[in-house]
Amino acid sequence: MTYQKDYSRFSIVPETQLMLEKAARDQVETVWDRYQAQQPHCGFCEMGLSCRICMMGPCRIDPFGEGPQTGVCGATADIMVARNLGRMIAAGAASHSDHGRDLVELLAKVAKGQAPGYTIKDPAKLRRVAAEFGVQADGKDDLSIAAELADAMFDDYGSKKDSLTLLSRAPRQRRELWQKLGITPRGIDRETSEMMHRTHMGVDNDWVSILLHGMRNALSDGWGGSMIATEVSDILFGTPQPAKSTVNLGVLKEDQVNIIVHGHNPVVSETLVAACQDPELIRLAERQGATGINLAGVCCTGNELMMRHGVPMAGNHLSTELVLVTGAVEMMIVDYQCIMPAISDVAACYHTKMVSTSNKAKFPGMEHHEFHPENARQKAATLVKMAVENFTRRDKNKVYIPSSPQEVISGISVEAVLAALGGSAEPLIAAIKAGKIRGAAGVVGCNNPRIKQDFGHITLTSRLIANDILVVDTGCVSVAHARAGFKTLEALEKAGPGLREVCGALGIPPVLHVGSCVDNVRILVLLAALANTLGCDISDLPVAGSAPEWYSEKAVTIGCYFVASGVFTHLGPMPPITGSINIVKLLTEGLKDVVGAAFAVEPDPEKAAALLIRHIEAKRAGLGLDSR
Ligand code: BF8
Repeated sequence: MTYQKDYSRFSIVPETQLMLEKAARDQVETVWDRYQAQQPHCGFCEMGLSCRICMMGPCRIDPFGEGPQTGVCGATADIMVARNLGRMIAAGAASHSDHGRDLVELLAKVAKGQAPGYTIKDPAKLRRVAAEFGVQADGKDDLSIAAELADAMFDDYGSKKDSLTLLSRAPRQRRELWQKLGITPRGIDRETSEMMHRTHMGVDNDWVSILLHGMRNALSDGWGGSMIATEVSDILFGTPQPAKSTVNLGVLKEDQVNIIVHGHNPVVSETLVAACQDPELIRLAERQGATGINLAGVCCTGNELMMRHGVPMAGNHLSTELVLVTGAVEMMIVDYQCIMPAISDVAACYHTKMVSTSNKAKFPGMEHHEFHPENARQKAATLVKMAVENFTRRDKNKVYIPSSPQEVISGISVEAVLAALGGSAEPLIAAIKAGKIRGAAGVVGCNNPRIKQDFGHITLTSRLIANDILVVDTGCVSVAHARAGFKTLEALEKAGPGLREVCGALGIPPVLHVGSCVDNVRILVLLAALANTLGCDISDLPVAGSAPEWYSEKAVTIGCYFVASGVFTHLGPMPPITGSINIVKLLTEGLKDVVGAAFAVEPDPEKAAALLIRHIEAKRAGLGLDSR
């Protein structure tokens, strides 16, 4: 730790700054220390000009023209950047879609009665989605429909089909465009597998062709794997409805057993909600000297629980280590994705037990307790008991909870939005036409130590809502917005007059929490519904997307499926593409003529806000609406 410890350089969040001081006192290394140790990052890698795909290399291309201009195989900068980007898209699509598959497998086991502890919580949605998949529901019970729906969904993962089922939700114009471009996704796994094939040495060496397949691969996630993940989660665990909850490190309780869930898949965390409410385990906690059992989340599994159960969230991606630094966590239970392997080392400085649960995500320093649909209920009870028994090992001298809980309104599914609007999107459209709401923006994604934690999100969103743009959020941004108080009715004071009037009348905040990262598809579904109602394409709508602090491959895939669906999308950090001016031009300009939308990269959130506002006003003009 050689840098000057001015913690306001790392985060705008006061509790993060306080916890970084404590981490230093406790001699705990954090993500910011490790980030600093990596400086300077490799310039070749940052530009996408390094290649490790085969063992004739590894190769690097010299961007300044003195050194090699191709890899050993002859790959140019364009090919190298395209292959690298293609593989990022494939990894992101695989992550979301494999998560979705786990849910379909659970649905199939629930149908067979092999998953005690799980039921179908939203039978009406089961029937609606089943109808979309061509499953006849008449005269059948829920479990029979669930079995057939799971089978039909498995078919979407395979290679038998020409087009994914849920593409039918997209506007007709968009589907026709995808067809014309040859990027209609056919099978969820197929597109990812084909991307890995195309980017093997000596296969697809046309960078445009690789990137077009990248769009198809991303669409297979957005309108496929992620959409299935969200829909099946709603069917099994309930479709979210607006509810109050709380966020930040203050949700941890000094006098209770604190259990944190981290990761993405609600298959594990849902069973823990019930186990933490077991009266016998609560009595056991009391016998250990605690007043109760407190479950809280971080990252997207936290978003899933907050959306459906109002379970509080302790932090977002860059806070995951700091949650442990409070010294107040008896157990952290992880499933998969975005879990830094370093967190076990952090936990080792305290009494916290770390538990991994997925056969595909094991971590050094964690006890592995594998969850399956068959054993999940019993495993959850075992883990909660272990956490309770760990309470007496807590060292009170090491405990520091630096803040009080911040209130938040969560649980805004598309169904909840439509219900709040009286059953249809018409009132929202009327407010947009009248110019009271200028448009809408999805501000989504991660934290990244390259950017001061939450600075990008909060600056951008402040400007958007002040300019009467409704903001919806998912993923780690949702915690940033909530911590800043944007998801309360009081936040309407920060909104422009039109947005304040409309949201005030509906009793909703100006920033709406629509879920986890797979739940970005809720935004796609809402946009498709708006476009279908207006009879236009998604690319005609006054909307935009932004990931001001993105870090993960999943975020690349999300960005690509939004752009391929017609949504102008801003990125804070530059992706590793600057080694190819052709690819930079295609992604930021050329795509507009292909899919009607493109990316913009702008690290300064003030400038990014101006870009989004300008775009939304231009789209208003395109629809014949007043524009500023
Ligand atoms: O899927 S926002 S840091 S936790 S990748 Fe990860 Fe990014 Fe958070 Fe959720 Ni999404």
